[in-house]
Amino acid sequence: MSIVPLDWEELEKLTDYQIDRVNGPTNSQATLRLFNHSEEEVRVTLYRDNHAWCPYCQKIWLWLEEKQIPYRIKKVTMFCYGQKESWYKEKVPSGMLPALELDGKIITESDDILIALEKTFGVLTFGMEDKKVLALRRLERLLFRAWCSWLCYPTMFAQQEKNNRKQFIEVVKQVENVLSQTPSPYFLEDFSTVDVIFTPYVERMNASLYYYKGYSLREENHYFSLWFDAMESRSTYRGTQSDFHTHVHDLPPQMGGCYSNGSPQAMENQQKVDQGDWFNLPDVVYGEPENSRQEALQRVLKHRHNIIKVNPSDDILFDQALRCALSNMITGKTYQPPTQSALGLRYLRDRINVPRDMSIYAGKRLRTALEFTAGLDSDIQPKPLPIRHRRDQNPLNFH
Ligand SMILES: N[C@@H](CCC(=O)N[C@@H](CS)C(=O)NCC(=O)O)C(=O)O
Repeated sequence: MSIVPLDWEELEKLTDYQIDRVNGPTNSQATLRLFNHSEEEVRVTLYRDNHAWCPYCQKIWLWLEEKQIPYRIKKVTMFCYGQKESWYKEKVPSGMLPALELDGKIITESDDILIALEKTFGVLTFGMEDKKVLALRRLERLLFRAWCSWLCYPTMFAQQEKNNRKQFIEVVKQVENVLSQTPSPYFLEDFSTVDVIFTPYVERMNASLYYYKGYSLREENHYFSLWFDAMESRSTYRGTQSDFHTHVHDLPPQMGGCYSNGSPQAMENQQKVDQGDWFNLPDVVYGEPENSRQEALQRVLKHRHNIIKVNPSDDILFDQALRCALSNMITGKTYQPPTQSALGLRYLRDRINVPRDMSIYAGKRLRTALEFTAGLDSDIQPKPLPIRHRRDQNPLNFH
């Protein structure tokens, strides 16, 4: 006999998840960060993307969190998700992100933003124009270009693919060499602005190469592995950290395409990232927080009306199916969803965005419960996610 899923009121009672978004740990939902200062002390506004995806925004975000500078956050839509807000285009006509308002003056270009912030609030261990930092900033761009050459262009011949891979790995070896020479797991003697600069794209490289090329940056390189572990020991980084699923499906429209090499390892990895087991991926190693299920539940409850509205399934059918998945996530019991609900559940499974919606382990818990519950109905998989744009994720639907 199948058990009846919990109703919304019962589910509400099963989560008391809350964090202090203003003074507590780094989180993507905050619109004001004070670090226990008063609001009058705020001199900075960060304009960043609604999806908490933009790598250049992540760089500024991490820096401000590390330095604990009080700031406001204003979120802007990126072109590939929907229409750019006109108030933002009046401030920044190109519409590009990030931008920073410092004492009323707008600054664009992430490196210029960091330099302006350093001048006002002091450096993060080392300055952007320090000789050692400049050399490492160049190395970061070299790694970035080698990654793009491998990932973002289709190859006609196997040899071309091999050369691109080799070229990337040669730069990785240079980075490994740098990391091996410091007494810390970081790029210099201690955590610094250099780690902040490397973080956004190294995180995206780790996800995308695993998925599209069957290459595991974090697992195959000892010093990178230690660096990732050290980054994950910082609550600032954890608050901005995304997961493999989010990255690999957000990257193609941003990068103008990501190309799989079709290797057996890439195919196996793609299956894992898209359909689970999400707990068996090299995207995170720190231990799962005890309240990750409560976090996932609280985040769905907050947006449940919009989540149901945008889902392509019938509202009543999906309402019940979603409660089956959430009940399963919280109680561990099995709740048979209504017939033909698998596609709707998998539609949501594919649109959990980490860290915009919730943190990495909460995302894994929710994806797992949705997939498990969908599997009780059928094996049918939805159409692949769009690769030229992601207007299916238009933030307007959640205002
Ligand atoms: N060189 C710039 C690059 C910034 C950039 O490429 N931003 C992209 C997002 S990652 C952007 O705003 N694109 C416009 C859009 O997608 O709406 C910087 O370092 O700030």
